[in-house]
Amino acid sequence: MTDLSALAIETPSWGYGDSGTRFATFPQSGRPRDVFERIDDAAEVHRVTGTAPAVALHFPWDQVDDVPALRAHAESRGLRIGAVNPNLFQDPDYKLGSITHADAGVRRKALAHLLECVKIAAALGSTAQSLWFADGTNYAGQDDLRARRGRMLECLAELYAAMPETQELLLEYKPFEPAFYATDLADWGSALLACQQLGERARVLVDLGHHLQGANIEQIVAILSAEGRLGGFHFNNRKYADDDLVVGSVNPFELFLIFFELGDRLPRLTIDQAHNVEAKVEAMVLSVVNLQEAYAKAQLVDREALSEAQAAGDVLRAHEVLLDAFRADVRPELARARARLGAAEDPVSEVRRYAERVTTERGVAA
Ligand code: RM4
Ligand code: MN
Ligand code: MN
Repeated sequence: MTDLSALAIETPSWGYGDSGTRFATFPQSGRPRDVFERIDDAAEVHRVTGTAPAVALHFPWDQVDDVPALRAHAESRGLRIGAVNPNLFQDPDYKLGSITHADAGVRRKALAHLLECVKIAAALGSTAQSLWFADGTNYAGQDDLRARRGRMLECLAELYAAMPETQELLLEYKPFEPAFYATDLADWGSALLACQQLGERARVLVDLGHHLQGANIEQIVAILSAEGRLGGFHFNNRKYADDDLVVGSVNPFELFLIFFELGDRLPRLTIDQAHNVEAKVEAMVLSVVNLQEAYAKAQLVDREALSEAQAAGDVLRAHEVLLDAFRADVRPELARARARLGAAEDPVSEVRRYAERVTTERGVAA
């Protein structure tokens, strides 16, 4: 019997608001007007899927005067606050870097925001700082790569020292964009080295869109997990770059293999999507459902048969054991598992009704 009770997905507040491409913003009818309504949308995703009980926040995008009221609102909707994501990539001061900037004043400003987010997280009951830095250079020679790394590690060490034990530090890497020559935290190795220097509560966060083409993400997951340094995921899918498409929409086999590597050791599971043309809340529901499918299929793998085939050197039998699980149609089982959680058998149809309702309440896009 498929049991979804161990699956707890955090959906991102920033995946509900207005967004678009690099070229245009496309407002959607019924879009949330503030962070409270973004939380309402996240609560709906949890209501229909049964496995999205937390919402990750981004600051200052989700900044409010009354932080306890924000927490109370989330809790009244049956949600907890997931990871807090500081934002060090929009202020013009960070054009040449934030925690790596050559100017100590800019670095102090960046650190002050990070420290502020530690306080906000404590007030919200959040247990993680999820960090991604846009820092990097665009041209060879633009800055001293070792000096930048030294400044970054120094800043992160100050942050880590200020964090209460209830919070973990998640470090997210990305090889390119917005920097196109050398990103300061470009890959899992750089992130892992930084985490090892910082301390036990520093772990690597894997965003599925943050690798060069052809990278074997499930192997990265296996290594980080074995080292006890896999902090969690930003789930999305990509075909070309950091596309932030619906989870499992491009490469469902990769998603299945990631869950197979995780087994029962699930780290923080967050969705990080930016919807350009698709309906936002429905896209989030589809992502959660696709995660449920990948998780359920991974549970079906006959690990004993797999070990036997591996020990016997039977290459294709081993591969077929994985395929057997991947090819299973788990949809009817998942519908029943969701019903047992009090969620919807058919979450996508259900959320379409919600989208119609909030369009009436919040208004049609111009
Ligand atoms: C980045 C990265 C971060 C996210 C921002 C908005 O590419 O994925 O996790 O916070 O985008
Ligand atoms: Mn991300
Ligand atoms: Mn990204």
